Amino acid sequence: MVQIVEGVSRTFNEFLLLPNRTRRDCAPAAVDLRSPLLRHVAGEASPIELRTPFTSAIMQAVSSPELAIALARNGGLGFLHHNRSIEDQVLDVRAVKNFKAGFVVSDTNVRPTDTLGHLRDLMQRTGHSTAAVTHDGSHSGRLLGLVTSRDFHPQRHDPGALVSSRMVPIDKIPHAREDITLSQANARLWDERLDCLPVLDETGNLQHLVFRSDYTDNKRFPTQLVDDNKRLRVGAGVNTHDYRERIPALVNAGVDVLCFDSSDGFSDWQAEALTWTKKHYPEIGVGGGNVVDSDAFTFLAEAGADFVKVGVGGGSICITRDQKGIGRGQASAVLDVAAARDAYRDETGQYVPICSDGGLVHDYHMALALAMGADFVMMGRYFARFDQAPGAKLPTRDGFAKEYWGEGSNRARNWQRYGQGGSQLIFEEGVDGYVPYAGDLHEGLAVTIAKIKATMVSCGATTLPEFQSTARLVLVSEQSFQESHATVAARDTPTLD
Ligand code: RVP
Repeated sequence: MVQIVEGVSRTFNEFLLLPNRTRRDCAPAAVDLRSPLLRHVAGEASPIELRTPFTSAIMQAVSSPELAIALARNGGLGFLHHNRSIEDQVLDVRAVKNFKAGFVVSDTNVRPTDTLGHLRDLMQRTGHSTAAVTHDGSHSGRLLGLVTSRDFHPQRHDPGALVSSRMVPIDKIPHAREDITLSQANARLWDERLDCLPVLDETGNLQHLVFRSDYTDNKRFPTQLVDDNKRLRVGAGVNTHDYRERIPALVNAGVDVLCFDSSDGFSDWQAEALTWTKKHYPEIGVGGGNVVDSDAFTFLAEAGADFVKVGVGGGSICITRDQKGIGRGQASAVLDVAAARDAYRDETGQYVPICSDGGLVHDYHMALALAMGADFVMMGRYFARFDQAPGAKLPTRDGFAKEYWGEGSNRARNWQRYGQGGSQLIFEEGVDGYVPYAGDLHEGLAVTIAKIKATMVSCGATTLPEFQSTARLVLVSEQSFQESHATVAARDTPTLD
């Protein structure tokens, strides 16, 4: 006889937080968003603590190295996706681990034999006006020269002419060796009145560019998430098919955290893969998921998961519920799994953090997820809107949009995540679409963080554990949900949600 689980499947939109008393010392500046990322002894510190409780979705359209760098600089963690070759994922891990503030990996690169028309198109795409000319057109080839907006104007110069006709050759460009520090590079930029200083290895291959404008950048990020060697931290998604080969390569490249990525993680395959990983790499944190109830949480925690991801079918691009009829409202799932996490802690003395993954549309949904017990959140749609996400930025009737597609869509065809039997995707579980463009991640996330801190202040909490233990939630009726929105027509301002 089928079992009907008690309780309605509820979403974040159905809840509001009641304000608690705000003490005098409870102000946004006092709010600390630190949160544990990995399993630890209850009452002790987690081996890795997020400085802000945000992680990026394990998706092609979301977690590029650029996005992972920007997120780690803001205290969160990017998870590089695994729906590609091991070598490509390893390169992305290296790109994040090798990031040095102020030292930029050149993204506008050409060969001397490319045309100026090609260079013009590339500059338009990247939005940058300094191009490196390397022997093979790559970001790490032998540097032959530079072309900047001072050397070349699309209207003035023949688009059919070669890059070599306008480039300033390397023997006329001041450059530096790899061991230069940022303050030494900055001194040279000012003393020699340079805009850009290329940094080369001993064989003349390009490593980085240092721009005058980037020097003060580092000071902007007091909550960077870094390892013991001050390198940014990065996570990587893995799957239950090729983990025996993929994980050693990722660990060798310096990855900080792994996460088994599956639309339904309540499976023997995932338990086996977690156990294997903990046996061979006990020092590396590894998460599991996704799950929506307490049994599945306990199953993965017992298999060795260092954190568990919650959410099936709630993602903005997800059609799993339509296609397979499985899933659970994200609020109910988080509440249930949080209770299981606390029960597991009381029983074993081990705290296994949980992550609310998917379905966070408004900033206040993040506050609700945290109040309901999530230690941190994972987001796709939210991050896909920013400049740093890999999707193309396209003009629309109302402004700009960014491409965003699900891992279960025909575009991604991530059969490793959507195990439908065999090594192919038989039916789609995700859509391929657009999200409103939201500009720079640093600016957008700063606003989100300000809102979450303001919510916590209204609820009288300055830390996430305090927020979780004192928050009071109410269910909203349809009428009161409508009352939540302005009933006066707003002036014409862009909406980003
Ligand atoms: P959202 O933030 O609502 O865009 O959801 C992102 C999450 O959706 C991912 O972290 C993943 O769990 C899930 N996802 C990714 N692809 C798909 C799909 O194609 N159905 N779903």
